[in-house]
Amino acid sequence: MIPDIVSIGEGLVELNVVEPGPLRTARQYKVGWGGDTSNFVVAASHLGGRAGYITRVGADEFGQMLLDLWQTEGIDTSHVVIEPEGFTGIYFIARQGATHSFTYYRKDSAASHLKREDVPEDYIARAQVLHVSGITQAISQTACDAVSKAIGIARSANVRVSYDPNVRSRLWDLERARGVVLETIQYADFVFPSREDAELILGQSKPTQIAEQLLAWGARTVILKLGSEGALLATRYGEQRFAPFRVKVVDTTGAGDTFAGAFMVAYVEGKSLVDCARSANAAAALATTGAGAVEAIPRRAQVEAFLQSK
Ligand code: KDG
Repeated sequence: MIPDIVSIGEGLVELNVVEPGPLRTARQYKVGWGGDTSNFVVAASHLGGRAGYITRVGADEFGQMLLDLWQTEGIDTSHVVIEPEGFTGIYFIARQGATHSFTYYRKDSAASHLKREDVPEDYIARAQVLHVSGITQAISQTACDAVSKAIGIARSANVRVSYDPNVRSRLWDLERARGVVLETIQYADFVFPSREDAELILGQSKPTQIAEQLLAWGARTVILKLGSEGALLATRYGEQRFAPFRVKVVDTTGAGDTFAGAFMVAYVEGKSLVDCARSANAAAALATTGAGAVEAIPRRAQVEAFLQSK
């Protein structure tokens, strides 16, 4: 299978508290999968896209668990490297209401050893979309370089670059994050920041101003994810606000990744930017209705039925 949508990054095994609360009181965890770019390819595949993933996993049980997920989901894994001596990262989710916090055990993981040599030129050049994230850039310098190489290939082959800054201040120093994120935005056709990302990178929290600054910085299309306030789509020709879909929120983990995955699938299908955003907004809302990053990512039929019911 030649994928239309390719991403590069780190998949993680996820342990999510069963009862909302901090980790110190947790006694039971629900085991699942996470990692923003992995969530993105799973969402793209659920929504009907042909997705491929470039990563490294350890030759361990958790690496196998991720490979099983990607293969079951029909994601191309021909560029997943299994590191004999490496380990696969994990993270815990503590939840309080709709907010969550992550605790990672991923430093020096196999995926953090991603490097330029892992990035296959033809694979990216034959795709229609390359999706990259700030988390991949944050996990190590070699992974950051691998992302730059992937973007370079995509741009010379006229492949659209989709970018989620996904700023995690636990993973890198804010000054470095600002420099790398602002540089990457200049090469991105689609930028999917959250309001929190924009606050950290631009020091700005007003949606219109965020969009204007990112467009001025070189982004071609900005899709600002506003969580319970919906989304804002902006290009240099104008902007449009998308009201949130009201759902019963259980866990917002992975909703932003689902948003970007659904948007890019609709884009590859030739839909208008407005239709892409509408479908993404619905998919992201549905993704919040279950616990964990992956389990609640909706299938295409669910998104279509949900949109028809509105
Ligand atoms: O977007 C959800 C991700 O943040 C989550 O799955 C864990 O990738 C993760 C990370 O590095 O925070």
